[in-house]
Amino acid sequence: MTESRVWSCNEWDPLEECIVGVVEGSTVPIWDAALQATSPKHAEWFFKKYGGQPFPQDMVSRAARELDGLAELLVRLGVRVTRPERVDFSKTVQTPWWSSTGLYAAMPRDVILVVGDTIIEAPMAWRSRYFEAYAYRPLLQSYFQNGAKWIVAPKPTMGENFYQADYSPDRPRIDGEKQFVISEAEIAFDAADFVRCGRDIFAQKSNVTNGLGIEWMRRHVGHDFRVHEVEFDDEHPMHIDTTIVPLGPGKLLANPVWVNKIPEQFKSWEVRRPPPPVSPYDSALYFSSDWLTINFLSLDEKTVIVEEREEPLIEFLKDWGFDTIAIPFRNFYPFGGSIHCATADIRRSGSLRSYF
Ligand code: DAV
Repeated sequence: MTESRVWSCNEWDPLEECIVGVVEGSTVPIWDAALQATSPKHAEWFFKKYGGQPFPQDMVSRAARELDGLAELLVRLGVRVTRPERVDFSKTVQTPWWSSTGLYAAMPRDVILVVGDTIIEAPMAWRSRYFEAYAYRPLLQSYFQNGAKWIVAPKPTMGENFYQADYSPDRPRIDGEKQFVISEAEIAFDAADFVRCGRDIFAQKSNVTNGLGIEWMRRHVGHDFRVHEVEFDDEHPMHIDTTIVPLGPGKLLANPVWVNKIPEQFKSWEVRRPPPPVSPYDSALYFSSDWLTINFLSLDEKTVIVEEREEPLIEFLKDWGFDTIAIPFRNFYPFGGSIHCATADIRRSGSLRSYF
């Protein structure tokens, strides 16, 4: 065994190694209640037309070029890049409770969370994502063989009881309380509902992450970490990385629409609100809001990689003292994420610290 390369405690220490997703093999998920809970209303036609089939080839080719461009850029910048397997996700899988086609290995951030020296493989909450982590298994296997710690959270069966039969996206709150399409019957979370700030990890309940999932994380990361559950005003939440984006010690970017109350832990941090996303988009957003604009990647606490047409955001970040590297990434947006989603930290330098 050699020394483990896995080490990352926050979103901004100097990036040394990361996974960059792949889009080849991506399959449009079959329309169901879980998908309806978070997809924009205007996107329903897309899932109804293509559900269960590969994404249209021209979408895949355009996005693949941008992803490969990101991977090449990172390598030029001295970051070690690994990629998952290209899996054919159009194959149908069958469990004792249901059958489904798959999705993709485009968003490692959703599946893989590195906390300190440990890789945590998320259980996921969509049937189409049940076997997604397997695209990363050869990588995780080799990180393990090189000394990494690796744990897999218990997967929900995703049977009928797991979803709330009476959930409606038109009624996201009842008596002021947020409603979600998944129940608390079994543990579930996506890795992207967690954001790391050293010893403090922030998590939100969402349509893919439940209270049991957050509690599982709390117990497994142990006493070196504090897992804080936070709630925002996104009525259809899925993934926290277009809501709060910590940029460095004491610097938080907060979504101007969904973050009306800053979590108390950040009271001593400088909080700024980004300008609205550039619109209209020339690529359709099937899985997400247009706040993908702030789903960017920090190379270190001074430098961020952003989408090139987000000019107001670039100006805003420069104003705040950041160096920006702008790359084309719009053609990846229709798959539901931007540069942060398309990557997962494996190694950042720096030590485990408390910033609060
Ligand atoms: O803004 O719709 C997308 C997050 C992707 N991981 C949104 C959430």
